[in-house]
Amino acid sequence: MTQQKQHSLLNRSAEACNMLKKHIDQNHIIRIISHNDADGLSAAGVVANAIKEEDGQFHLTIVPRLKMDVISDLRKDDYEIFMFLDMGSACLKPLSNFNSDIIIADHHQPADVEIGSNIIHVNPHLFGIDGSRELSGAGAAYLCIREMDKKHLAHLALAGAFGDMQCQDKFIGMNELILNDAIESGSVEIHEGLKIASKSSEPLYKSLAYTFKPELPGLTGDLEKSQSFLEKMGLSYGIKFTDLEGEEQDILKDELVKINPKILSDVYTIPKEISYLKDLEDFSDILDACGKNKKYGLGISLALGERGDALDGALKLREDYRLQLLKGMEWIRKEGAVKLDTIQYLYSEDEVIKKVMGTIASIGISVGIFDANKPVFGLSRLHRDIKISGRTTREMVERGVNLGKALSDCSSNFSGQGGGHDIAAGAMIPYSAKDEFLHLLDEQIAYQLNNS
Ligand SMILES: [Mn+2]
Repeated sequence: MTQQKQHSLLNRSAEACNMLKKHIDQNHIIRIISHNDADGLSAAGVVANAIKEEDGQFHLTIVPRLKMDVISDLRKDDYEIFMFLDMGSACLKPLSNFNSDIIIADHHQPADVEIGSNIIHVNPHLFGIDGSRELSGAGAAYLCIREMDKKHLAHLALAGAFGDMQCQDKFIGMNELILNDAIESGSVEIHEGLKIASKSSEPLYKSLAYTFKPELPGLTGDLEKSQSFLEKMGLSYGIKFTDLEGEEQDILKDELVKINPKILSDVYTIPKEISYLKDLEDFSDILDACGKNKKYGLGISLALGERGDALDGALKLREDYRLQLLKGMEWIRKEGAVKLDTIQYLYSEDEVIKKVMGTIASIGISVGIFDANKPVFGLSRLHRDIKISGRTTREMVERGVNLGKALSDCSSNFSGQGGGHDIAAGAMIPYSAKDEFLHLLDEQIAYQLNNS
């Protein structure tokens, strides 16, 4: 059954690949639109690299959301083919009106409408495959170029899957198929190791405080606690992990495993990469930092293989982002979340906190700062609107919670917009509707829990 589903998805992707190849061969400029997160940037990187290798041309734009005005502007443009990556499945209707060919490679829940014959729609949900765990946007994009003999680009697809947190303990489903491609082509290697951040470039106490995936409750996001934790063990906190003696590394390993056994796990490396980018999750994080700081060009340059200044710029962005995360963590440790009956929320107008809202909402659950039994919604005020990032746990999803649906339904009541995955979703609503919206959302989640 699983194989049959995968087979159907691969067939659809092969159709997309043929269409893309046809346009490349006709010297058409491939008009690519992709999402601004690590997954979307990786997706763009996968496709752009493939087109470049085939001596084709592309024109790429990265956007935070596929808004109606973006779509109608694009429709006026004179391109023979558009590719929408990590987005597009929610906008099938307006895209069906285009006079050009369209490839959509997305993994978000698709709109339930008839689609135009101009569209090839590659989305795991269409084939009964879970798009929140088994395939990312970059993965869907990868499938669309795979048949052009591009298995050496599979690592970028996995960087996208990491960005969308699809690797819990291991890659499953289509992601596993892509991992096998990556291993087969030598673009990725796996070995067991300690999954702490920037092991070979940061002092140890920072490595621990910067480790967000997997989380280290008590240490993640807390420089002081990380420092005293190391001091108690008699380890010097100021040197890099890779500079510790083997015996010291083992002591640390044992202590960290007690905090979170997942810290000792598969480490994915890109053997041909330079040291800063060798760790696939680091690579994904650096793309993420480019996206969050709206330096999309920098992210794409990295994905296209540019180093030097582009790398320096990107590393600086990640460093800044880490400091923002630390500030956010300090804030949630002090303030906690406001609890309603079935949900809890965070609200901020602080510029730094707003930037890290989604991340601290999910980390706050996993390190135990928030009650894991109540979905967390981070609310960031943007002038007249509020941006909402919802996060919950796999357990709550199994009990019936679907944040994408809840945020889509509730926001439409206040002429807002929302959607996403069951476990993580977002919305935008008018500021004036804040309290009513939260009340409705609280009821909606209670309803989901009581009716599943
Ligand atoms: Mn995605």
